[in-house]
Amino acid sequence: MLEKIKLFANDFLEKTRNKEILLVSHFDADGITSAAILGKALKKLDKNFSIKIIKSLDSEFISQLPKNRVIVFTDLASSHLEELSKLETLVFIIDHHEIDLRYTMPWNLQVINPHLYADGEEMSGACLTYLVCRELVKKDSSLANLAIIGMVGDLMDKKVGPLVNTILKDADLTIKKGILLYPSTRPLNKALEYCSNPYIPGVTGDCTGACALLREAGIEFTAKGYKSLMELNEDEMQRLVTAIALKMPNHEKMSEFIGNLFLIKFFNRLEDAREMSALVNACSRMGESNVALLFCMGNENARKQAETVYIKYKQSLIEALNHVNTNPKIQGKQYMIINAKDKIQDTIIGTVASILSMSALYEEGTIIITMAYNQDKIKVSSRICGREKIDDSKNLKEIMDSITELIGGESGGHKLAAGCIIGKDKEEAFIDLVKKKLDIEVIKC
Ligand SMILES: [Mn+2]
Repeated sequence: MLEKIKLFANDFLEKTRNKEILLVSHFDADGITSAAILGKALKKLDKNFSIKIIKSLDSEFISQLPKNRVIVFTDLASSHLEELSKLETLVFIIDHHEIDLRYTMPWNLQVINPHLYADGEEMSGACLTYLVCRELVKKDSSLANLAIIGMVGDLMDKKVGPLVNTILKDADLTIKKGILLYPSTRPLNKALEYCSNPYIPGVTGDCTGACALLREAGIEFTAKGYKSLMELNEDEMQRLVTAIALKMPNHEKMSEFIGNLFLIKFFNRLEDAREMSALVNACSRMGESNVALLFCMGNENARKQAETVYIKYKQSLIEALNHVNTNPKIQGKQYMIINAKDKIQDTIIGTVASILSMSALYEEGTIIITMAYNQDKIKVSSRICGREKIDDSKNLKEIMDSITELIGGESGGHKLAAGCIIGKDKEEAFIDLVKKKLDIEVIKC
């Protein structure tokens, strides 16, 4: 695969000589760090370029792409080869998403995607982009650090292969094994209070609960305050893990929350890569993906803006989780409906559903359905709990589709995460239909 990457990079250099470049990337942390890595490399190469961050690629966007520029996609486009082949411009794609292996590449497409090679190593878009950029410019720890933010953003840090390992070596990085709470660089009482993944009942969003947990774990409060996660010794780390496990209704899931903590240099400070990735994602979700991009590229003003957006976002997320925790829910045998009405913003209700589905609060396979008002509409998000053992008989997309067929509205998503937007007057009808559908599904299996 490294050979292919080298060829791709050489080809790119040759074919972009004296040409303007448009870089298009995905709006999550992996996509934005990919764009920042390539953007910084293009700057070094003194190339003329601009960057667009998009939520998803569609035919309309493709039809409006400029004809006089070389287009580069990072962290997306593998599923749009057919449409892109019809363009009259050169297109470079650096992506790790599924790709049609039978497709013969036309003249205008150059693709680098690990799925294409027998020795292809699974990795995030940002790591792949870094490997390309390492051929374009000299190896650079600031670019490698960004690749690590993308890697943890896409939850790829548990499958580190030999090529990704070389990226870890290029980075300015400290690794420590422990519980995956972030930021691991700040005092533990704060990290615990603001920690939403894992969601710890009675601790997340509760400062007295967070301090009580630290007392139970025997972690001392000193004149300098509480230690950070990074500063704990092995013994303290073990006691903290045990104390947290005792708070989790579903103990077996604890192992999912143990792994490597990644500390990187960012703006000349030591930062937790998970925190940086959460910050980038938060900005994007709040409609500020350009701020997130500039932040990743090292812009000082963007950093202040991004931090403000992130603090607000964290605050509303914690409030939302507390709301869910303290208010009645509709509980079925294998599902849970959380109707937040106007108490949780529609922009974060999907994140709330994701956090709950990844938490150890509910049994694997439980379907979480959240609802929040948005003016005269209701935004619905659904997720299935658990990441590892996935029950094949449940398909959230199908459930959402079948409901909107009956009561109107728009639905989208896939098997494990889907949603819909329905009229506010359909609130009761929707809940009734979910109950009917899911109670029947349970009986079916
Ligand atoms: Mn990605």
